[in-house]
Amino acid sequence: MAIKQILTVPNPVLKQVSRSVERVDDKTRALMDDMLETMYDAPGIGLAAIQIGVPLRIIVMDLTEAEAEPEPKYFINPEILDDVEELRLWEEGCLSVPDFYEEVERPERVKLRYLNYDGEEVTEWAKGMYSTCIQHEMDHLNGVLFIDHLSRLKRQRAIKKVQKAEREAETDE
Ligand code: GNR
Ligand code: NI
Repeated sequence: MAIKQILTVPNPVLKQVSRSVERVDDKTRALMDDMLETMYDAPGIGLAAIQIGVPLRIIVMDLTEAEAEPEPKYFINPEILDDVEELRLWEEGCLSVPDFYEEVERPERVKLRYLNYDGEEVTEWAKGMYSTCIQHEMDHLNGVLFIDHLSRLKRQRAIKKVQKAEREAETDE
């Protein structure tokens, strides 16, 4: 397993549309293991493959509390089959937009279909934080970031904040 570097805005790779996984094999699982280790190290509650520069439709997630037993979840080629009109407003963050947080409204429940770590098909409803997080991650697969749901002013402010922090980190070295 290995910790990979997480790409940050405005890296154009984050705008790529990821392609479907054709076969869930040991190579796919090795990538998911690296993604999970990278996510726990960050730390974050979800990670899409494109955030480490791999344009495949793969997501890892763990919504458990820091102290609790880890419960990693893996999503390959996820699809949203259905949703509800009821919306949930939640303050989101993103490892690709570090130290910037803003509220985003998304459907409170979504019906998912995906392949798990073993390549088995799963269909289930996600609600609450699970729903918010999987929609945030599935946006990444389509080259969309949570800041793309905000006004242009807020989005540009977020990108500038990340660039400034990275510039300052560089001169500190
Ligand atoms: O760690 C993360 N926290 C988070 C909080 C609210 C809504 C979504 C997220 S996902 C984010 C990790 C990340 O950037 N995944 O793409
Ligand atoms: Ni993100």
